[in-house]
Amino acid sequence: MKFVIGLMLVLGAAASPAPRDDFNWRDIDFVLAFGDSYTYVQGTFGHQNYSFIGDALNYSFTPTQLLSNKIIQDQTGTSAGGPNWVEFLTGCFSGLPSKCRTQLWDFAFAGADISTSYMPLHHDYTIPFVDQIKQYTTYAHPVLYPRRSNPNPKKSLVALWIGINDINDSAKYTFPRNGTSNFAEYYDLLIAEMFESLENLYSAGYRNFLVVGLPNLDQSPANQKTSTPLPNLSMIQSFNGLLANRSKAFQSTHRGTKNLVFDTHAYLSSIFANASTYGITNTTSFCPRYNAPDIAANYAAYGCSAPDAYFWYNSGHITSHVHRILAKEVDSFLREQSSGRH
Ligand SMILES: *[C@@H]1O[C@H](CO)[C@@H](O)[C@H](O)[C@H]1NC(C)=O
Ligand SMILES: *[C@@H]1O[C@H](CO)[C@@H](O)[C@H](O)[C@H]1NC(C)=O
Ligand SMILES: *[C@@H]1O[C@H](CO)[C@@H](O)[C@H](O)[C@H]1NC(C)=O
Ligand SMILES: *[C@@H]1O[C@H](CO)[C@@H](O)[C@H](O)[C@H]1NC(C)=O
Ligand SMILES: *[C@@H]1O[C@H](CO)[C@@H](O)[C@H](O)[C@H]1NC(C)=O
Ligand SMILES: *[C@@H]1O[C@H](CO)[C@@H](O)[C@H](O)[C@H]1NC(C)=O
Ligand SMILES: *[C@@H]1O[C@H](CO)[C@@H](O)[C@H](O)[C@H]1NC(C)=O
Ligand SMILES: CC(=O)N[C@H]1CO[C@H](CO)[C@@H](O)[C@@H]1O
Repeated sequence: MKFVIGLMLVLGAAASPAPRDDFNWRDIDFVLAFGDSYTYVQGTFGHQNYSFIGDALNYSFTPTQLLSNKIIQDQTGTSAGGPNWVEFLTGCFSGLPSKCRTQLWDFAFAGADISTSYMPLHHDYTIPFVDQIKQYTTYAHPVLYPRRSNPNPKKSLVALWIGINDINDSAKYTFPRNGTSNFAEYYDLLIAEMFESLENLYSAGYRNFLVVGLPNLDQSPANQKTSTPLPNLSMIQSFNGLLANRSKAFQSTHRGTKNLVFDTHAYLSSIFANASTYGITNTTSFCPRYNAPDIAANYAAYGCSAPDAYFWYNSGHITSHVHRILAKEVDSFLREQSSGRH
């Protein structure tokens, strides 16, 4: 008996907590999303073209507003001209999130950076990532989990895709800046703040985190046309490497968490390179009239191919078709990362 206790103490003191080995994507019925335009979905109580619910000037919402807020599926309901990756991943495309088999509660705000500490807001109504999390834990979490103090960690997944605006907005910054002397140090400052804000979710009981890395912004239409793309490949790889390291560190310092990192850049650049395999015929540019209300039917009248033929929806966003391909791969990734146990 003494021996067993002694051994437990030694193990407890020496090892950082082991990652949970009972994550199972098939058990997840609640996906909570935070991020920017790549993840935003339109809601009936949202800021048009920007959010599911509220904005920085209408930061609070009532339980009734939250529970009656519906996901709207239309051309501007995402930044992609159609359903986005979290909608494909959950199968929650429109209507009340609570009616979906895998519920999607999406607090991503188009144009969001990580915070305002080091980056200016796009608009006075923009809700940065760290404030999306505060908004959720203050106004939504107590409503969605009224009877339990904690969500069931086995049944919920927090999906995080942020940094696209940060790396884009800061691409021309010069150093020193904010006590850092290069991009890598600067990115780490931003990413540290991102992970600090996850403490709110950890305290609320969430344990499964999916971090989605930056996409292939180095291959945007404008970046393909220049010998000095911004952001460039090394900047994106630096950001993604730091993201992966911070995620690993969070897992090792937070008991009971499962932290997954999806390498979006590697995957999307392979789609880009093999575009025709996926029915994509145009990777170089986007249809200038991508947002014409009748584009789906009348693309030819605008001198364009069908929307699904494009990799890029506009100057900075991927098409819904690419979101669908991405979501399928994220789904496979989550299955691979699942334990065999039920
Ligand atoms: C939302 O986007 C559509 C299409 O670009 C545009 O017509 C509409 O004016 C936008 N709404 C707001 C409030 O910005
Ligand atoms: C970071 O630097 C920018 C530009 O100098 C400045 O506006 C901002 O306030 C600084 N942020 C912090 C937290 O010091
Ligand atoms: C990317 O941009 C940074 C900052 O301008 C520069 O230092 C670096 O050399 C560039 N990398 C590549 C591969 O062009
Ligand atoms: C991430 O951590 C590994 C192992 O500690 C280290 O070799 C690597 O340089 C780190 N990457 C970044 C981008 O900091
Ligand atoms: C294209 O797809 C093939 C098969 O899926 C894969 O082996 C290859 O690495 C891809 N090419 C690039 C450049 O990603
Ligand atoms: C790609 O799309 C743009 C805009 O529709 C068009 O101008 C360009 O010719 C297309 N490129 C190819 C290779 O089809
Ligand atoms: C990044 O910046 C470029 C240049 O300003 C812009 O064209 C592009 O739309 C931006 N990307 C996103 C995702 O906003
Ligand atoms: C839906 C809603 O409450 N919208 C308000 C958001 O904030 C602005 C500025 O305070 C108001 O004008 C809107 O009515």
